[in-house]
Amino acid sequence: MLEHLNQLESTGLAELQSVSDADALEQWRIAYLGTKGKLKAAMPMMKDVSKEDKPAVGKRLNEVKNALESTFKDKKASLEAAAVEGPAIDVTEPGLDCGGGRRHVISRTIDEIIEVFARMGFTVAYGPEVEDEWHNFNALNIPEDHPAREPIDNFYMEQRHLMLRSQTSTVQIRTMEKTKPPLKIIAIGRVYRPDTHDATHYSMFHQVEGLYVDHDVTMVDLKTSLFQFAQAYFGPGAEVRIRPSFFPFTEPSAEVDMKMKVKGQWQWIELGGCGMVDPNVFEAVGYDPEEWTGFAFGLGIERIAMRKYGISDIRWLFENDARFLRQF
Ligand code: FA5
Repeated sequence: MLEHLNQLESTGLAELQSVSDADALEQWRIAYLGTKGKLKAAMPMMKDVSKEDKPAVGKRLNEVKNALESTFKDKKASLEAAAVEGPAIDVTEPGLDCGGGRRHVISRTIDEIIEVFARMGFTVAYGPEVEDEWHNFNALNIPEDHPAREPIDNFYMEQRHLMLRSQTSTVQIRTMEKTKPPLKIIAIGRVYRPDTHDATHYSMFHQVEGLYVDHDVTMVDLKTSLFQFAQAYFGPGAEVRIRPSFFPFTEPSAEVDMKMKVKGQWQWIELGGCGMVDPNVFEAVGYDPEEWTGFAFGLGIERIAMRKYGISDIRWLFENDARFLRQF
């Protein structure tokens, strides 16, 4: 019997040692400590032990039982602890720096432009980027056969009367259609033209449109507003000029240029167009041209940002190179 108990203890402990997961541990428990296990099976053998050997064998039986049970408990605890810990993670290790996000330089320029014009009394209006020909052309006094309507110069949708707007002047029309004069708005947004990309041209860009309609608005008000904007935004040294031009929706019309450094050289670069609202435009939206006068302008926001932040090529703005964008 003693021999059997010694055997039971040594094989039980050896098998327990090689147990490495909870399932195997449970199998071991059933085999050794369970109600039909090897330990229980050894107990009835006591009755065959002689009277004088009984105390020693009983003691040994208890020792084996205790040894198996306590080693089982330790093994269970160590397996549970390992399951909770999982793979080793050093929580004190510094994290990876993914860099902070920031607003794109064009979004920032838009906010700044809005702020300057807001101080001059302009409120902000918006319009859709997918437009119809009425708002992009007809109402702006651009006749059916005008070259500005050529498919090669515009992004038309499959239905010919819809297009990606080519100018924010569309928002002049949309605003006047639903608002009674007087009004003083700027409209800001994306416009699209199939232009070839170079240092100052892109096929998607942004414009800020201005429209002021009231009694007795003159060219002097227009020029003052544009010059005040330039001084306020670029600083007192900003060099801006206006020269005569033509737009179907303004009469007289002018172009606004600004001195900018492009490819290392200071040059006059066209910032936008402007003029006094043409009476035909007022008629198209139901304003009485005998009573109302107004000025309008449309400036390229990329070119404003380039002048403000010393960016010499428009393409940088859309290449999403973090090393460039991080500078602003
Ligand atoms: C217009 O778009 C007129 N709607 C402006 C206007 C509004 C005139 C109200 C009168 C009254 P223009 O096509 O010249 O005009 O464009 C205006 C400005 O948009 C340009 O001076 C330039 O700054 C910018 N621009 C034009 N094409 C591009 C382009 N491909 N990439 C970047 N900026 C451009």
